[in-house]
Amino acid sequence: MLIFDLMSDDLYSVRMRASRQDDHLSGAERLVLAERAEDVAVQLVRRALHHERGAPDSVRLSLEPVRRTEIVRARLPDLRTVRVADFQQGRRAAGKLLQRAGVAPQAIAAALKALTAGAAPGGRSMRGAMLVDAETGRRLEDDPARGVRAGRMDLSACAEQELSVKLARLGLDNPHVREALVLAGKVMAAPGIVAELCWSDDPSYVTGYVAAPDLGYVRLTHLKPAGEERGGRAFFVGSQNLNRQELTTWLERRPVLFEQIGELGGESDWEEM
Ligand code: WAQ
Ligand code: MG
Repeated sequence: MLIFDLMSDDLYSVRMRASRQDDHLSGAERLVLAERAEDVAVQLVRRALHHERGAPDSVRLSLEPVRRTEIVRARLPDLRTVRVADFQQGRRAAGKLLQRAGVAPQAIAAALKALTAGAAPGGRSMRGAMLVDAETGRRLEDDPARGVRAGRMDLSACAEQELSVKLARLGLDNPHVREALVLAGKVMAAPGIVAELCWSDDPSYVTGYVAAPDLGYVRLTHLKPAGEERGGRAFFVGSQNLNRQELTTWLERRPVLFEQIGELGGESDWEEM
């Protein structure tokens, strides 16, 4: 039975999530032309099976058709890199940037504390992001182990090509950067978002970022010590007129395709800023 009449330019949301004994190991969210869905699905399964966090005992893959007419088209945030001496300085710098973006000091402190301790129950990494009230620091997500998972976002084929070429000139053309930039781009476009803070749960990947509509995507070369497995994301939200359900649905379900890239800036030293 044909329940979804796919047009040649319709898309698939392809999602992967790998875990071991309920511990989150890796995940990915793509939005690709129907003709690429199979290849991308294979890539994601491969990633799940060969991840530095170890072998999974469960890999879930989901493919869902998305109609082209539902898609929001957008431009990626500008990117720049700030060099910091170590993760302590990186976290102080992140705090300053978040404050500049309008996040209250107590909310910054609460998010840093939760990410440092492992934001999921038992001090583990969450599968998704915390939703943090940008004024009070109160956590707003329904499930503190899952959080909110932004999904259904990607680059158009042209934008992907252009981004790869330009990131390569900066020595930054890797999946961590590309995927985090796209994720942050979707999060920045969401209604009610003030800023985002992120560092990876992959033990060897120590660079993280702060993103905000007016700041763009600001990479900080150290936000955690090497070997640290606790990572995560905080989406800071304004409490004025916040419809949490609407925001969550937007982040998880609204398809966003980046057809334009932003400016890609170079490195500067935090000390000199
Ligand atoms: N939605 C919400 N939260 C997510 C998502 C998602 N789609 N994917 C991952 N997370 C959360 C989850 O808690 C993970 O444990 C955490 O983020 C880290 O995910 O410019 O690699 O995929 O050099 O390990 C940032 C810097 C890299 C990139 C981030 O994150 C750069 C990274 P990871
Ligand atoms: Mg990871």
